[in-house]
Amino acid sequence: MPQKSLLSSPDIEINPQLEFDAEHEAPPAISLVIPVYNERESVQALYQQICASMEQVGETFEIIFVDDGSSDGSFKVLKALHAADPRVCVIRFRRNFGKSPALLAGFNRARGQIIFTMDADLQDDPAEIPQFLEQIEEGYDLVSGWKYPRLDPPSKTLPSKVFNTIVGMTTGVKLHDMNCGFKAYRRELIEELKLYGELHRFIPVMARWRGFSITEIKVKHHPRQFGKSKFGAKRFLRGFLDLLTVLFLTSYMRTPLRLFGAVGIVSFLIGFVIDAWVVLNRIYTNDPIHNHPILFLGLVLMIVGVQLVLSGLQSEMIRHFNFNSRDEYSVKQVLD
Ligand SMILES: Nc1nc2c(ncn2[C@@H]2O[C@H](COP(=O)(O)OP(=O)(O)O)[C@@H](O)[C@H]2O)c(=O)[nH]1
Ligand SMILES: [Mg+2]
Repeated sequence: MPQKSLLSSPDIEINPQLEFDAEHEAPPAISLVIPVYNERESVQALYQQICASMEQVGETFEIIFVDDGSSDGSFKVLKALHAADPRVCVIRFRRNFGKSPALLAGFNRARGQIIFTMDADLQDDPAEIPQFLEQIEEGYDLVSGWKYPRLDPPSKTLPSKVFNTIVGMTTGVKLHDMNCGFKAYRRELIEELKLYGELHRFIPVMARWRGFSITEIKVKHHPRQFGKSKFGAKRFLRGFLDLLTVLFLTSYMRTPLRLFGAVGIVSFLIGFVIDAWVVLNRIYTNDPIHNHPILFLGLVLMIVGVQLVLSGLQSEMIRHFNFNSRDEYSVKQVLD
């Protein structure tokens, strides 16, 4: 990595919030949030393609690039774009935090009523933007891209298929391409979204749970021209753990004792029946306890059962103290 000069501190140079307010009074109609991680060769061309596409749409827009600790000089290119075009905002993280935090930072800064997310690697085609807008106008809150046909190696497409199928089966949200980076949202959805960890993969699940309407459209997909893919097997594995989190968050977080308590009670009862049988056997037939090692299984099941019920109660306590009325429901409209 090149040595940073002490005199020029690039972190301080960009203060998008202030600059934006000073130069424009009205917020733009559309915000495009683009997470960037080592995509030096792509961002300039992407910017030009977006501008060309937005020209056709004819709405005001802003582009928010979130440079997530790139080490390949992406920031330099973004800085030049920002200098040349006030519609370009750049948020630079101090280190690599991940795609979800990058999207979150972009969402927090976005002012448009409609917010797009796009990958920075030129695999998504900005020429599709009008198709997304059409669906938003139809009334959908979230329009998700479906890369079709997807031009990635099978090492990516295959696990992705498995992932989409499993998520569809477990959550009931059936999309062909859940994790497509190209999406359009209504602002209300973004404002209610809680993104952390790697949960960006599950935005449609969380949106559906809150009652937002979702659709998907086929989008053109280009093979990666520059740089490398960042989502390998390691990140993919984590996706499955995150699925557990999402299932829990969207179903049992509000009533944790119902999950832990039910499993705990079942476990306890099975253990109790096993051990009762061993003990009664000893009393009535004089069959010694050590002839029935299953006694230990019964003990374990009872202990685990009690622990689970206690975990459930503790979760309820955490839930109680973290109560936030904003998370309890989602209002579409109020007439008064
Ligand atoms: N902010 C941020 N963006 C990332 C990170 N990893 C990947 N990206 C961006 O996410 C998009 C998709 O990444 P990519 O590697 O092409 O994934 P693939 O299309 O699934 O192979 C690109 O715009 C990347 O720059 C990350 O750790 N942080
Ligand atoms: Mg890609």
